[in-house]
Amino acid sequence: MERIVTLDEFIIKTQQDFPGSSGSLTRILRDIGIAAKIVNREVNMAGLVNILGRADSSNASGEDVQKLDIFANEVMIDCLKNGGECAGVASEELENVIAFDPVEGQTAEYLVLMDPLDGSSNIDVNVSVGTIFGIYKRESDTNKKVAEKEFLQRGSALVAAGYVLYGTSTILVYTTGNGVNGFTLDPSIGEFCLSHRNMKMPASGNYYSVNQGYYLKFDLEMRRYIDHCSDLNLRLRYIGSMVSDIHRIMFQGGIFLYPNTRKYPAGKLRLVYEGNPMSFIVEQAGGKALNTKLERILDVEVKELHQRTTIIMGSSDMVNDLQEFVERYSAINS
Ligand code: P6P
Repeated sequence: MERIVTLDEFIIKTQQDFPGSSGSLTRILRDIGIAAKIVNREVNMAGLVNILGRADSSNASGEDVQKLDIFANEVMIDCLKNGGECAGVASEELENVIAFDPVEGQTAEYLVLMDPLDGSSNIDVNVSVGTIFGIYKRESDTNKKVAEKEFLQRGSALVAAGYVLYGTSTILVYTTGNGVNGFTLDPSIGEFCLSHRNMKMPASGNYYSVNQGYYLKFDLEMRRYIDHCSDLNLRLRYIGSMVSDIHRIMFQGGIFLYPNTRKYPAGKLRLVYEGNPMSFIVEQAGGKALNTKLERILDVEVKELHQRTTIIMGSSDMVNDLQEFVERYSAINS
């Protein structure tokens, strides 16, 4: 039997990749791992406890909030707050950022931005959901309480990003800029164990992932690219949970699209909570992540907390194909 490497052990061991690291980032990643185990327990029991269904409220993006959203949000915040390494949190579920009071004897140098439970509309029908997180270093005086503007950093400034997928098994995937590694939760020992070392996304794949129901609402060049996927006999796979759809592409290759529509002229997904962290992970695994203006998502200026973005994300050859296709198509039609 191969030796078990737990998430904690791996994080500590790879901490040496960062000369002069103080261990703070290590402790934040461990705090997130603890929160993920607690959320996992509730997600797995959602059908048994009165935690399903809507919490008759809506989030900062005006979307119905499910009770598990609130639970996941509170657990993540509590674990990060008590850890003392995080100065504050911005959450897709909250209008404003939360600035933590300093913990005696600790200097909080990091910020966490998160979507605590992405794809939560799938909860009641037992389809996988996920947590997405991104970690930044504070740019200003760590003695001052954190302010919202500190969270408005480009995705290229991320020091770490990851997701937890609560699916047939629960897997935590993260990067600190030195490749991507996956850890599967072994419930018998309550540990995330290294299961996918140095994940590399295939340069191409047989899947495309888009909400085909909006086809007629997409711009012409996007519709023509989707037709192109169909001409190539690619298979459509779309779960309606970004973490699940991207996770498949991490292993099997493919392309994920969330273009602009009339309802979401700037795209539906949020730049800081979904676009940037998932782009960091995808790029670290060898993939590409652009918006429908063909700009690298990680380079997009962050002007406000709940800013939305369009998404073209996945296998490098397929994103390049789309890029050439759209440029060629637009040139013919300009
Ligand atoms: P639609 C889930 O609500 C989410 O934020 C992403 O996880 C997912 O990719 C997308 O929205 C699904 O949106 O409009 O296709 O239902």
